[in-house]
Formats: sequence, structure tokens, C-alpha cells
Amino acid sequence: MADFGIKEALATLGLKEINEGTSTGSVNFSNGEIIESYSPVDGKLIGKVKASTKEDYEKVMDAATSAFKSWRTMPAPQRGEIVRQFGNKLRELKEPLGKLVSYEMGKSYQEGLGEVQEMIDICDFAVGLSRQLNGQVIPSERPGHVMREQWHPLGVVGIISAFNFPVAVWSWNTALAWICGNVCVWKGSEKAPLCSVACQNIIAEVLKANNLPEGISCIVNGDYKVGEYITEDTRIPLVSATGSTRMGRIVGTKVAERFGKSLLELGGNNAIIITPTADLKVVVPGAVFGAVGTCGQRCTSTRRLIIHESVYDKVRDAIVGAYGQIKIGNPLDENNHVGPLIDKDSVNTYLAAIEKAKAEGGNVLVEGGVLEGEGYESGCYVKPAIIEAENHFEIVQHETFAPILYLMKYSGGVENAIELQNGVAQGLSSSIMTNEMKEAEKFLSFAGSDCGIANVNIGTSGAEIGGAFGGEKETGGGRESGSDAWKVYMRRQTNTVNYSDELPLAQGIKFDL
Ligand code: UN1
Repeated sequence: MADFGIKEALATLGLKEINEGTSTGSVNFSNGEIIESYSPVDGKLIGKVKASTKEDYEKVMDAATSAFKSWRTMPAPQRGEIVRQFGNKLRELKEPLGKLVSYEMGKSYQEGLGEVQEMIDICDFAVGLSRQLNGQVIPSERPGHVMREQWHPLGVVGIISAFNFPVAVWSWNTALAWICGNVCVWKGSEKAPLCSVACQNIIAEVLKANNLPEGISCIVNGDYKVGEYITEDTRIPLVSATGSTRMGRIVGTKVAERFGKSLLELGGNNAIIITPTADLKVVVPGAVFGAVGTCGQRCTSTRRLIIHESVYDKVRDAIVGAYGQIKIGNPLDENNHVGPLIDKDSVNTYLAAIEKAKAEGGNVLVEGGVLEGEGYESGCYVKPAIIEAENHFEIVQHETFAPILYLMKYSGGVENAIELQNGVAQGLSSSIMTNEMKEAEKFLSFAGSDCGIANVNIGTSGAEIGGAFGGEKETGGGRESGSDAWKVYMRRQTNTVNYSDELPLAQGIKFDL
């Protein structure tokens, strides 16, 4: 089988056969067990990463806490300059890093490149933001007094990320956290450990070239136990965690117990409402990319189509027809649209979900199943499935991280569709396809979608970095990336300064001595 330039990409990114999964910028060390990274693309061993022990973690925290003391003194625009250099390195390395993402995680090469592009974009955003961490001046009720609000860095920010966006999610957090004056300790997914080592190699080079202390960017590797070091550590004031609702519930509770802050970006159960005036030219690619892109493993993936009964047959036939065109295979081959699921556990979850949907009364329109034979040796390639289902089915209420799309009908006005769309526990992304202005505005109003992301005439996935990214309810409530998401990486301080010779008390209180 063609190598697609993987060996070269690994070498360019400084990856070896055995890599240190614990790193404090320039010092790499690890004493934990070996994590082997197998590609879901061809089932082959890509490389090994040594996990972090508790002692390794302590060394990382020493380096991070000491780096914070100097990093926070550097003016924010100068920190922005470091992020600018990091973004430029990513431009240089976009192809090898995109390839590694595609090979280790299984998404299409185009999507791998897109993920690195998101990293570049957030770096640019952060550079501009480094001159705009503005506070406010607030009028005081007292003569000769002024009030203001300042934003200060928090300290060590912990980042826990998932396998599906093994590099971009880290960068959304870290680029903002850095310009805000924080240092970061990142635990990537143990399902894509080489991605985190590659990212660390890139930033380490930038830090070294600028004579900056190790510890501004650190990584640790391992399973949930390493995650627990972070969630339980009172030296980490903010933990940003992306992953399942199950994981987020544990992380959120642990961090709250010690009064830390958490930024949670968890599961979605995203729907597109397709109204009678929807344009099929927009609906079909939007829904199909949303459902099968990244093999249904985005938290923004489209899981449900809520279709008006008057256009149901037409829309259903068009979507089913489009599924017939989908090419499944090696994601590094640009002729393929869909690559594999991340691993066999995921394949089993996908198969079980289809069985559950059938048992609950679902009607399968496009059969799923595991692909076998040449090119599918890893056992992780599955067929995207379409099932007619009811919103209240237990399995429909659940986020299955795989390409299963549920179709359901609504009748009457758009409010009935909105009720179905909101009738799940998750609240990440949502869309409406309509040419009716009133329907679109209702969907975006306070009585409309209850999600963090609500789109009109585009799908549920593929958000740009300029907007705040995240969602409500079981999605966890956190916001990452654009808009004013930076504020979560800082602590707000209210200052009242008295430049008069008197000491009047607020609220007119008299206290004469
Ligand atoms: C995720 O799946 O965790 O909006 C992130 C999107 C991407 C990010 C997804 N920009 O689909």
C-alpha cells in the first residue's frame, strides 16, 4: 500500500519510534508505561509514547509554576509575538501535521489540513487579541474615586482534549491562555498521543529560539489517571476539558469540589431542521458532510434531521441518493470522503447503536455494517447508516460517536420542529434550512434553538474560530475559541482608587470618629 508520505511526515515532526510523552518545553522525560499508537487507517503501529507517572507530573508542575512567574511579566503583545511565531511554524508544517492527524486519528487528509488551519487561525486571532485584553473604567458614586476592572492571568491552565480533534482543540485553548499570561499543561488523548508530542515539538522549538523558560507549554500523557492529577490539583485554577458528557461530569465535579474553574465542551446531539422552503442544493451537502464527515466523530456532527412532512419524501430520497455516492476508504487518499472510526471499541458502539435503534422500532433506510477486505484490514471502516426514528427513542437521545443519521418528520409550524430539536439533553449545535425569514428568526430567538450554536442555511459542523464555541445543558456550558472566550482564562479584578483627601463610604454610610 502507498505510504502517502507518512514516514517523511513523522520525521519532519521530530517523531521517533519511542517518544517521551512528558515534556516541559525543552526537557523531555517519561517514566510511565508505553502507549502504542496504532493507526485506524491500516492497523499498523505508528509509534510509541511513554506515559507520565505521578513523579513526572510533579516535575512538569514545578516547571510550569516557575515559568508562570516570568511569563506573566512579559507584556501581552510580546506574548502575542511568540504565538505569531508558533502560527508561522504551523504554516510551514501544515502538510506533515495534517497528515499525522489524518493517519493517527483517521479523518480525511483534507480535514486534517483543515484542523491545522484552525490552529493557524486561532494563533492569528490570539495575536490580535494580545493588544485587546481590555478592562473597563466604571464611574464611582464617591467624589475623588475611580473604579476599574482589570484582567489578570490565572496561572497554570490544564487542558484535557479528545482524540477527534487531536491538535486543534489544544490550540484554541493554549493560544488564548498564553496571550493572557498563563502557562499550560496538556493531556491529549491516549488514542492520538503522537499528535500531542508533535505539537509539543513545534512549540518547544519556538520557545527555545526565544530563550523562554521551559514550562510555558507542557504535555503529559496517559489515561484518565493522568487526567485526575490535573483535575485534583489545586495549583491548576482552570481545567478546560473536551470530550464525552460522562467524562465532563467527573471532571466538572472534581474541579468544582476544590473551587477550581472548568471550561467544559462535551457531547452534542445536533439536528438540522428542514422546512418546506429549504433549498435542496444546500440541504444535501450540509446534512451529508455533517453526518459522515470525520466519520461522524465531531461533537458538532449532524445526528438528526427533522424534516417537514410536506418535503419529507423528497429530502429523504435526495439524502439516501447522496449516501450512494460516498466513498469509504483510506482517508489519505483524496478520492475517499470517509475514513475509519478511531478503534474497534467505537465500531462495537456503532453496531450496538444500530441494533438498539432497530429494536426500538427504527426503520433502516441505508444499512450500516463493518467493511471487510482489501484496504479495510484495520477493521475500523464502517458504512454510514440512515435510520428513520422517533426523537424519544433512548438511542436517539444519546450521542453515538459514529456516522448514524436519524430522520424524523414534523408537521405544522416551525415551533414543532424546534421543540423536537431542543428535546434532547445536549445543546451544542443546531441548524435550520429555510428561505422564510420568519422561521429563521424564530429559530434564532429566545424561544428558538437552545444550543450554543444556531445556524441558518449551513450545517451543524465546521464552525469558524472567530465565534465562541461550545454549548448548553449536557454540553457543559463552556465557550472556547473566539468572541470573548478569552475572559475565562483570566481572573477579573475590580479596583477602587481614592485620589481625594477624604474617606467617604459607599452607600452614604456615616462612620464618624
Ligand atoms: C469537536 O468536534 O470537538 O465546528 C470540535 C466544528 C469544528 C470543531 C469541532 N470547527 O466542527
